[in-house]
Amino acid sequence: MNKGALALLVHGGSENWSPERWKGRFDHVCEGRRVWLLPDAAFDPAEIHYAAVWKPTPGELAGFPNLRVIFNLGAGVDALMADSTLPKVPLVRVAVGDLTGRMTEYVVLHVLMHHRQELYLRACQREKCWEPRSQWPASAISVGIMGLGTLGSDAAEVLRRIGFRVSGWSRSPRQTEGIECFHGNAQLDAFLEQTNILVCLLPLTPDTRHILNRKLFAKLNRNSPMGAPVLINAGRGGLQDETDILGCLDDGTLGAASLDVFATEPLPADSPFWMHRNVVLTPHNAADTDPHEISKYVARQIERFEAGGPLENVVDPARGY
Ligand code: NDP
Ligand code: OXD
Repeated sequence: MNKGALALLVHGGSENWSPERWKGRFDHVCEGRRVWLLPDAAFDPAEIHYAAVWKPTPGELAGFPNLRVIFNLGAGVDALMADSTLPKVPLVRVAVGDLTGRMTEYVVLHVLMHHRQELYLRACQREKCWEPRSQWPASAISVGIMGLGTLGSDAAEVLRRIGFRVSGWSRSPRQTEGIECFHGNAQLDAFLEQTNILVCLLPLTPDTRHILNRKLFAKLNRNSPMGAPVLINAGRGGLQDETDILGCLDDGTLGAASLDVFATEPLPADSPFWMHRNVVLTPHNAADTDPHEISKYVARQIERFEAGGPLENVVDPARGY
């Protein structure tokens, strides 16, 4: 019997999202299954049982009458949730060790960069200026992570081991040893009031859009040796009010920011973020999606599903993540 075919719809732009590279990987891991790369392939839509996608055009998934599962090739599903024509079949997102490890690297790098005063030290080096400032220990800094899911909880654990005081904020209650856990809107202020470095790893949903705004930044803790608090956002650009971030950096409400994601990507050439001396900017590559790992993850899930087993990491449409 023919195995249901897989349609591949990848619109990424960067080298990592080369559709041909993904096609090569899926051909390799989906032995005996036809893999069609859209939009060019000529195929019968009725033979498609699975779709593996990154940023498909809205409506592009609506034409497959026998679709059983959609696999998002990244962790964040906000682009898919915005498509009102999305077929009502299970939507699986990425949650794999490879991606998680990459995000933890990014978070630890940027927390340490601000904690160890790297912006100041690099500026000194450029000016050949030998003026050491005293350095406090990690235990003097409280890192607060918004989003204690797959990515946030791993980063929290590594930061805790380095010696930071770590807390986290989620939607529902969580318990993690050594991490002070807050949840829900009622506990948001208490979480912010003790946070010196705020790391955002939330999904973008109607509840979280523009949550990173002046009102929230003003509640962060300023009593650490660092002084003004720091923002690190690697979630999604839609989580942040960019005018507020710039204003808060300029009036000292925020001391610095590391931003991996922006409302408009690629970041336009005239954006003030490019040249801001207190901004460390990366081009949405905090945690790259590796075609090798992710294609194996999707193929494993399909095999298990066809053998009658459960799908993992299925998105809850009501929560939006
Ligand atoms: P998860 O779904 O595992 O975790 C999401 C966390 O956010 C959970 O702890 C959840 O709470 C919490 N959360 C969601 N909504 C709210 C809310 N309204 N109030 C409070 N907490 C909330 O996601 P991941 O950790 O895998 O990924 C997080 C995001 O990271 C992705 O959605 C994506 O946008 C981004 N990302 C960015 C990348 C990059 O390269 N920059 C790469 C990969 C992902 P609860 O535990 O109660 O469910
Ligand atoms: C993701 C991303 O969501 O790369 O996986 O942004």
